[in-house]
Amino acid sequence: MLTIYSDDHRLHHGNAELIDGTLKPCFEMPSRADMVLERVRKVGLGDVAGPREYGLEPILRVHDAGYVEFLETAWSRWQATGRQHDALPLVWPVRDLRIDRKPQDIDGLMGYYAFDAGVPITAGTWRAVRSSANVALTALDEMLVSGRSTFALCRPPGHHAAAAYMGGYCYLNNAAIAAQALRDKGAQRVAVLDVDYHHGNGTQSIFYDRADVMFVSLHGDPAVEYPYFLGYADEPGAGAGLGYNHNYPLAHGTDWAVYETALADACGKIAAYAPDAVVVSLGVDTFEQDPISRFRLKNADYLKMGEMIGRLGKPTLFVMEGGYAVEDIGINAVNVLTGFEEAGA
Ligand code: 6XA
Ligand code: ZN
Repeated sequence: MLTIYSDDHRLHHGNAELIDGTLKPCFEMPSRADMVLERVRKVGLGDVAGPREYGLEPILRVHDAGYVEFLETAWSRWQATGRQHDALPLVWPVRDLRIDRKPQDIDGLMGYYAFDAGVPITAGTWRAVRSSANVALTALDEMLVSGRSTFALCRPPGHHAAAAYMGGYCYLNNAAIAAQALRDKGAQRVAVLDVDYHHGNGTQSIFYDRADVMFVSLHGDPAVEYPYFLGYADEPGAGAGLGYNHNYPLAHGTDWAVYETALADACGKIAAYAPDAVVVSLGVDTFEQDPISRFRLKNADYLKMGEMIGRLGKPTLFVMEGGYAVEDIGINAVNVLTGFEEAGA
């Protein structure tokens, strides 16, 4: 399987995130992508190639223009206030606060365009997130040209980013940008399968009222897990999208036996939808040793996960999302891809 990867992910390296009531070094760190790439090479998964430049057009098919302009200019605006350390948001327009008035200064804008404090903006963030989107778009084009499934080794991840807000280490929604590009390049129906431990609230939000992109997600129950405010089972889609959104919230402690049952159901939904292609938001923070997650999947379970996805028999674009057990992230991500290939897809 071809992997698309760029060193530019290193341009995003936040110092700290707000977690457990304290500032800690960011779990979402460059070594994550390094470990996945190392494993891709070690097992001989296939060629590794760099991304092409796609410009802003495919990004603006999914994201709000004001939000994209904010991401592009946030660091220079922050720096212009005399600060050299990472920018983090600290106030949010919840409930009856004035979401209709867009603040004019960078501190206000950070809160306006974020839903949590897990999204540091650094000097290189914009270039890194652009590169991550280009990685997804290049892997998609390679999939379309070759007819073979591909792996977008994206970093930073994307599935929490909605049309006009960032959060949970995510800025641009790489999987959603790729799914929309698939539609724009002629696919009639696209299914996004999100196996990251956290609900892909951004992807769900982007496609919630559409029937042409089905969103299916298995994740920690939002009643007790981040992102808390989306990802329940009673979110079926709206309008034309009614019936095209499927959430599988799962309890803390979920192991492969429970996960497999949910994934089999999810794959059944996708098979019935008969998509032209599948985009997998591939997070491996479902791993038993993940430092911020509460599922109990083991290394070998990821092979079985890949096999189940492979049995759908669809051209599949794997887009890297979360996973913070850095020693094992490569093993687990590549096990999914190996299992997928072994299923003959
Ligand atoms: C809260 C946890 C963010 C989760 C990020 C993630 N700071 N999403 O892995 O998939
Ligand atoms: Zn996650």
